[in-house]
Amino acid sequence: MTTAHVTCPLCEATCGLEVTFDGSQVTEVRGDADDVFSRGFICPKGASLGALHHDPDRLRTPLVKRDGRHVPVSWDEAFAEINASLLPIMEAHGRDAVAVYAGNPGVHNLSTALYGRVFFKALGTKNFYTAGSVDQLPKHYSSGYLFGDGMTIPVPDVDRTQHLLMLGANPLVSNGSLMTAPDMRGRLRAIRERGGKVVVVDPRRTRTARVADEHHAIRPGTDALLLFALVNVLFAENLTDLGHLAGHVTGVAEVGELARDFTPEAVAPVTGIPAAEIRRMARELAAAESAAVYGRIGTTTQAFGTLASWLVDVLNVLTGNLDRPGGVMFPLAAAGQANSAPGKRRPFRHGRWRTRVRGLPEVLGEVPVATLADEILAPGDGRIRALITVSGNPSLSTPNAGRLAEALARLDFMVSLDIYRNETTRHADVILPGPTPLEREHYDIALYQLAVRNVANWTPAALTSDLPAEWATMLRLTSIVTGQGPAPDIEALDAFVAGQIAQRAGPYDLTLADLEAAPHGVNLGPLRPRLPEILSTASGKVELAPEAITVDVPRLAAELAHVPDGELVLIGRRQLSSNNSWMHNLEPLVRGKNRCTVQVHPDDAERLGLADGEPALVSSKAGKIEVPVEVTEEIRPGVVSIPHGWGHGGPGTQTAVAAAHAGVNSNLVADETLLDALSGTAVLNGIPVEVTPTRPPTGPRAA
Ligand SMILES: Nc1nc2c(c(=O)[nH]1)N[C@H]1C(S)=C(S)[C@@H](COP(=O)(O)OP(=O)(O)OC[C@H]3O[C@@H](n4cnc5c(=O)[nH]c(N)nc54)[C@H](O)[C@@H]3O)O[C@H]1N2
Ligand SMILES: Nc1nc2c(c(=O)[nH]1)N[C@H]1C(S)=C(S)[C@@H](COP(=O)(O)OP(=O)(O)OC[C@H]3O[C@@H](n4cnc5c(=O)[nH]c(N)nc54)[C@H](O)[C@@H]3O)O[C@H]1N2
Ligand code: SF4
Ligand SMILES: [Mo]
Repeated sequence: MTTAHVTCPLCEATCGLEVTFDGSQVTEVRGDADDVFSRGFICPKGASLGALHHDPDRLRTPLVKRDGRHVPVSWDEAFAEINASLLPIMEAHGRDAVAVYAGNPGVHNLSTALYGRVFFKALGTKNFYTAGSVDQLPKHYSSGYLFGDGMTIPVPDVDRTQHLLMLGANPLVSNGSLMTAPDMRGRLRAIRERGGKVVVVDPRRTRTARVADEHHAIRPGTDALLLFALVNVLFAENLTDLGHLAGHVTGVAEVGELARDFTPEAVAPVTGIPAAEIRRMARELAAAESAAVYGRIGTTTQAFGTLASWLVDVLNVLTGNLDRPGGVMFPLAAAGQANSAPGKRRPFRHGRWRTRVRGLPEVLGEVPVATLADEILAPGDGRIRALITVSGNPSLSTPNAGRLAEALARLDFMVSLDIYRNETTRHADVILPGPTPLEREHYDIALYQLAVRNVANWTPAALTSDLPAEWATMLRLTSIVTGQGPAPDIEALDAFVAGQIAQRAGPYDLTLADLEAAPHGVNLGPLRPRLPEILSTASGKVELAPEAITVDVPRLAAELAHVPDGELVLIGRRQLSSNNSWMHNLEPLVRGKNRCTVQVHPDDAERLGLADGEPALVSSKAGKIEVPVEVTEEIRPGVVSIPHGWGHGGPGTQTAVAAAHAGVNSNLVADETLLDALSGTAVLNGIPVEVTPTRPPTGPRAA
């Protein structure tokens, strides 16, 4: 028996886990009680790292499609195939004819986080897509213009705050996002135990809402209106107080002007939150000894995602809570953080290029995945002919998935770096698998930049793998797209890349040897103020009213006239034992009753003739799906909820457990034409739908 201490790479919480092995067999995974950050916390996904490692469906060799079927091949054959097929496409149609889609697990993977960049740069395509445009891109956009860099994102100082206002986040289930904070249940409890307050704004009464002091069931897509009304009250009642921020902020008066029409009375009928409640929320926020406003995916993947993300930080600034203990603060990561070194950087801008079909602007070097199918299907010069997916499952995770499936089938060539043959990779001509989390080194380059405490934790590989590390695969692909052939001198290339990475010394006096000597992590202390050095805007100040954001305010003002009238909108929901689309092949995570249901409020169920447990047809402009109904008071009237990431199996997939617990793909009804106007992020919350019973309302249909 041996044990290893690893950082869990499955979600943003970065828990320390203790894994026990019998030889190379995983016998147990527990929370590491000595981890400096997570102190023993673990969730069902982390506990399934062994099941993932031993999953018989997980790919163990490269696959190449021959006569429509995937067959195992050697690595040399796989790369030769890519070289022979990809290069001619690039030569005939240019680099933009090859698109990339980079999915979520790549962020949690040191190989792809570091070497992906090298490969994508070498490929040089403008058709670069990531899961960011179905996720957090609005926050990068708003932070980019407010603070000067898309990665300069403040996180709530949850361990010291006295007032936490959370919108569109359910960290008790998601375990936190753009806020690396293991054990949010414990951290929220601590806020209340020290006399603080937790307020949740969410159309559903979620687990997080249940442990909060207060829950407001907002109408989806209207957070920007609520937030603007809070700003309005701060100005109207003279409650703004920049405190230590005075002198570091521009545009305050302009924001006050912009907020003028968004009175609590004006937004109440649209948001569904009474004006008196909004006033009280604003006063309590202003009066709190310290306060943090935090918005997550419910506020970003919606029609006003960027405005909502911006207004979250506008409130943090106007109440003097930006960059002070107990407010929202900027982490200082030990490695890989662009804003960690002082010195002038170029201010953020977007729209350096636009997509061919819909003319959507680039943000942070990527373009919206909601238009990927358009770019493949629409004929003409500049059409995407080849696609490389890197740890992504866009067939399940992106809007109008039906149309994307059609598009993937039309590609001339597709390569997937993935550990499964699933709904996306079944379309690939070549699939290149990588080692499991237990077989690779890990250091969370991305997420320590968003941690509520400065920490560093290095994980050596616990097991050896027969598969090449994904950084090596990336380098071979880099060699191919730079015309150097499929069998480069990997060692030499790596020495070059590693040398470049190593040159960027971190802000702490930490070496790899220090990290290796600390298997439970290194605690670098609570967050510390970083203003004004961290700012990289042109003015060197927090620019509170940048035009690139305020141009969208008139569109929001038009929403004031949109009082709902019997309409029904769809939102998503996350589940503790799911990880987006890809962990449903693990028996421990799918056990029990079908979780892929459409939640409906009892009043709506009655009105629409829907019965608990019976199937319903959910339809939208994009498509229709049949889903079992779950009648629950958890959800607000006028709103229905289906979790994403389901809809497994089908021809060419190799995920037996997932196929037996298939569920349906909610993104078949997500309308790809609905976007946050500024960032191009897909609207995945607040999709107009109709829900009808698929059986006669009189009772179950005879067999
Ligand atoms: N309707 C709706 N849709 C949503 C969301 C929503 O809330 N509602 N949420 C969105 C969000 S926030 C996100 S981040 C996206 C996620 O969207 P994606 O990133 O496209 O999807 P995932 O389900 O994370 O799929 C990850 C893929 O990576 C593979 N994989 C796992 N581990 C590894 C590895 O170590 N190496 C490699 N090479 N591959 C690996 C898996 O097999 C899977 O194919 O979904 C989005 N889609
Ligand atoms: N167990 C589990 N954990 C995960 C994931 C997973 O799939 N499963 N996915 C990971 C990923 S990729 C991400 S990005 C994070 C996301 O982390 P979170 O943002 O915390 O994710 P959710 O649990 O989806 O919480 C979003 C909440 O927004 C609410 N909501 C929907 N529409 C609106 C709206 O218009 N306004 C407001 N105010 N609320 C709204 C939903 O009801 C939901 O409760 O979770 C990560 N962690
Ligand atoms: S909360 Fe996230 S990091 Fe922690 S064990 Fe679960 S999946 Fe892993
Ligand atoms: Mo995400």
